Amino acid sequence: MTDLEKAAKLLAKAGSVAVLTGAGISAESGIPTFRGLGGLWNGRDPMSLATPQAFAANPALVWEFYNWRRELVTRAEPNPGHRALTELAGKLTCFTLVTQNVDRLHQRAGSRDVLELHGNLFEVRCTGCGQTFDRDGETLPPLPHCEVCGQLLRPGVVWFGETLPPAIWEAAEAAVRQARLLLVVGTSAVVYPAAGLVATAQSAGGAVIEINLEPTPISDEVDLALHGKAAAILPLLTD
Ligand code: BJW
Ligand code: ZN
Repeated sequence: MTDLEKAAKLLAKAGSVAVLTGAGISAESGIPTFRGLGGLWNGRDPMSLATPQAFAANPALVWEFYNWRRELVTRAEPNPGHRALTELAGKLTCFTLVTQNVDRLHQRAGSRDVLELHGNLFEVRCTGCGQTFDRDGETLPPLPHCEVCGQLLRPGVVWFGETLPPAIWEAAEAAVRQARLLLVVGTSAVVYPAAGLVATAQSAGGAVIEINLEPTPISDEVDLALHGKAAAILPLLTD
């Protein structure tokens, strides 16, 4: 039996499935990943921009980065990997999709109740009054300000050193704990606490299948590691 056949068998008998996705699932939609080649923006490491310190030091630069990404993602389309997960959800009574991605391509592929661990590119939050606003479909100025209190707005994403939205994190942990199978797709599995969901699944007795172009720190720990493009492997697995 090939690894793909083994994975399909695990999936078929699992019953309850959780999925954790990362930037790699959107690569085939033309969205650059964070780490590795092609992960640079204007010669800068995106990681150096995804921090509260970078925003405090140069909000215009950080907004330029996020406004560019908002446009890129708006023009992009979901790919067969996103769509395969939507179809898988329809076949199972117990299914939870947890994503680290901020691009909302899962939702545009039809997935519902997606747990967004790191927020998304379309909501903004006021640094003064704390209110959140949905600014999907709008072109934001280089330094957007709050219509309520006039203070600077920030992207509604989770930066390094910030806590994940508590209710979403708790729901993700609970779903992973009760899943018989966790599929980990297109993530370098180095950013915590998201990467810790793999250990959470395993300590609750769940199986883990990884889908990634290359080996990651979790590859040796998982039940099966499938190497290739998520947009090619997921449709084969969920057919
Ligand atoms: C393909 C493919 C194809 C390509 N098909 N595959 C425990 C240990 C160590 C450190 C920590 C820890 N706990 C907390 C920390 C600190 C920190 C952390 O994890 N640091 C490590 C990096 C060392 N974590 C945090 O700060 C988190 N907060 C927190 O813990 O709060 C509690 C706390 C508060 C205060 C003090 C201390 C603790 C917050 C993390 C927030 C992460 N935010 C970002 C930016 C979001 C906004 C934005 O998008 O701009 O989230 S960083 C970035 O990384 C983004 C991603 O969601 C995240 C994960 O990246 P991902 O998705 O894995 O992408 P890549 O690029 O890394 O990998 C792509 C993968 O795809 C690769 O493997 C490719 O091979 C593969 N691939 N093409 C399949 N076609
Ligand atoms: Zn405000």
